[in-house]
Amino acid sequence: MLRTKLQSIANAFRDIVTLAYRRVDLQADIDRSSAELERLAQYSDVPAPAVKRVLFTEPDLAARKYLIGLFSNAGLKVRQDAVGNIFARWEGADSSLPPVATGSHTDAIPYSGKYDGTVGVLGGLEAIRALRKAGVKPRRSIELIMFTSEEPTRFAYGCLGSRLLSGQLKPERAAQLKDEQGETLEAARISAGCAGSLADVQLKQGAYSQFVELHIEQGPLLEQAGIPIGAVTAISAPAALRVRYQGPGGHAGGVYMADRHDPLLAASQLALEVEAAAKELGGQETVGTVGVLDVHPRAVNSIPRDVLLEIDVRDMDGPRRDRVLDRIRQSADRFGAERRVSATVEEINADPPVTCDERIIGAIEQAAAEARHKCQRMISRAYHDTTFMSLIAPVSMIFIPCRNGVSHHPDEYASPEAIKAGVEVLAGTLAKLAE
Ligand code: HGY
Ligand code: MN
Ligand code: MN
Repeated sequence: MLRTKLQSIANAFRDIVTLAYRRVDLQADIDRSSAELERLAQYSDVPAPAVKRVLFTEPDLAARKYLIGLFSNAGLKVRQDAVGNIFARWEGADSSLPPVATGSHTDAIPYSGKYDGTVGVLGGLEAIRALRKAGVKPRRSIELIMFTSEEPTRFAYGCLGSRLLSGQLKPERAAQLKDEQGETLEAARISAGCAGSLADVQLKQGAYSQFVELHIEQGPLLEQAGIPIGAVTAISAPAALRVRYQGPGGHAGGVYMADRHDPLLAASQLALEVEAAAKELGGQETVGTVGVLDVHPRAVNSIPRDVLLEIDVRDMDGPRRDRVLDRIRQSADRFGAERRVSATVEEINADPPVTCDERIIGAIEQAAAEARHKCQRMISRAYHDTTFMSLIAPVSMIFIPCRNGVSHHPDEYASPEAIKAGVEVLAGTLAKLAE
């Protein structure tokens, strides 16, 4: 413990000394980045100001083409892997060293906003452009990554690209994931033009020296505190369940109440149970949500036959989250038995929480101080690609405020000033880590 502490003091001292001679004036061209964010938001299949950009759909493919153009015009070496992760590298002086990486995602859930993920991709690009303009010559290469499908929208798994990259998701399992139309990820990626094999996506431990992601907070704390920069110390443990109830259905007029076995009523009880379990077993950071509820045949005069719920449960405390999951699973079976409808409970994912790296956090705090921005340490209650990059490299995140903390909503908004501050702190952080 003392050794790590001394090491981080020595690192911090070394960074201060180096930077005393190398303080570069990092100017982000926020007008250009804002224009790029606006352009990216147009690649969507719902009316503005909402955005919807789902993996390998037409808006996603158009957005990818646009981004590859921007990365190439910035003089970066661009490649794409077999699941569509896009890598844009700025070669450093010593290419034998593992690069420093940054990045995020540009897919967007239905009827969401234009800043979630995109700030980390276009902000990462702008940070690199600002460093190059300032004449910084990094020793390590700096790599910008646009991760495939951070959102679970199409294949129910969040962070598909970073899961495969880190080896957390095996290629054979990923290839067989099916969307609602029954198309597999393997078929979808091939028709999207992703060459190569999913088996080649995984990167080795140490492929990067560090990974840092710029992202909107997706919560209200920075804005309430009037602080422009958050240095993320930990990331919440995400989990998702899929529960299916099936019953005989029948005519809404012809079946007496006493004779009914209604799967929608079991599902309704379960939705309330998700809330109760999170509140009764959890703490402030324990959250449970039912975001998907599909009813078949969805006819006002027909008793539901087939009901699907997708449940999202998260917590900073992994074992506490698992206790909530267990209670939900048991209740799901009980409600099905009581109503004599069949119940199937499938765990989609249950990932551990992440502890971020002290050295990167220190670099973020120093870069913020040099850019004269206040910075506070905080946790992330949203999950991110950083969650899975933590399996192959030390990680942290830089948060910027979003208006009223709103996200996953068309009202999502981050001001140009907030984005500029985030980009300049990211640039300063990358410069330190790539020294
Ligand atoms: O759901 C999340 O935490 C992330 O925004 N996909
Ligand atoms: Mn999101
Ligand atoms: Mn995101």
